[in-house]
Amino acid sequence: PAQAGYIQAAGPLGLPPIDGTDLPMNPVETLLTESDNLTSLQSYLLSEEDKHPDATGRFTWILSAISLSTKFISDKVRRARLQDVLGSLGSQNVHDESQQKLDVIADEALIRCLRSRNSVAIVASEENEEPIIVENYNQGDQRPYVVLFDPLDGSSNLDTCCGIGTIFSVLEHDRRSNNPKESVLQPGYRQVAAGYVIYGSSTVLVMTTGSGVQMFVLDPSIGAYMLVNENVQIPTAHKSYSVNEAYIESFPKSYQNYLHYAHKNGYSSRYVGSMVADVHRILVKGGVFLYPPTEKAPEGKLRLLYEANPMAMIIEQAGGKAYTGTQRTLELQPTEVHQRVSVLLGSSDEVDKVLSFLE
Ligand code: P6P
Repeated sequence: PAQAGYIQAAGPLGLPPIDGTDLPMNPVETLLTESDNLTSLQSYLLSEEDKHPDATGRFTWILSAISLSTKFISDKVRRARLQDVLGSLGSQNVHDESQQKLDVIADEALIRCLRSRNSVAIVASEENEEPIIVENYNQGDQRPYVVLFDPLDGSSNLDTCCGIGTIFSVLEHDRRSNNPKESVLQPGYRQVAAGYVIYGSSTVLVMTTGSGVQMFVLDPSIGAYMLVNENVQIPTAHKSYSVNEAYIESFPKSYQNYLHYAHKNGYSSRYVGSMVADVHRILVKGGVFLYPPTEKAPEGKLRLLYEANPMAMIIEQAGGKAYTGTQRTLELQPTEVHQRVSVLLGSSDEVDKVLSFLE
């Protein structure tokens, strides 16, 4: 018999009653097919939140801000040629790099959405020299999180329609530091969430909160990120590497030796020059992504806090490995916000192969 308060809901679609008693589904009347995906990012996050009785919803609120702002950015990227948002601003960012109009639009969208969340204490971005202390910062423990991001990684590829993306990292705010800005200088293993959105042939959000990697695709017809893979696993045994070989002469000899080995052993090479696009391909197909030290960038080119760390968390949670040369990326203690590192990440077997040359 149905439990008190429940009703037999075997309605016209032959759905099982609320109390879960299995009723035969009547194929004639079942109008929804298996391919009708009804798990959105929001429903996934709320169902995950339900699993943690002590959850306050503030963490979910942050991820919803990233969802909203990246949908806005995706729309701007796809309409870039139709609206006057292509090209550079004619200004330099804090790293003396030419600033694209969309870099600033993406940065402002993320900051505006995150600032409106009462759980964010500090925001740090590639486009801003200093971390931003969110107003009302002193609301005690009401603001337990720090969010770092690269708003539009690879934006120089925008007008060539290559995949570009937003990379994000979430830390718990460390109130022990006298200077609140030091709260962003935490090693990558302290991240509570990380991920990226790639604006490619489709808009795909890949994230982790430390329990595996989930992949969502933006369905523009309903404006929602829909779950397509709840436990992404990076493939192994895929002989493919991704590196800018134009710099091979300035790589350390050990990296050159690996590449010469790969040239002689049937490897394929793929390189877009947009970290999100290159790493997403590695996550989906396997292989290894490298940005070694060069004469021009002896520490490496990519940023530790909002590029290497979030990507390292994603890759490790998907069963892969991520190093800055011979050290595990997530164990590196940051010393400055825009610190650069060399990057070696991908399938564990292929990363081990590269490490065997480095050691
Ligand atoms: P290079 C894009 O400018 C970026 O920051 C990353 O997205 C990308 O992986 C890297 O730089 C490409 O650098 O020196 O190969 O052009």
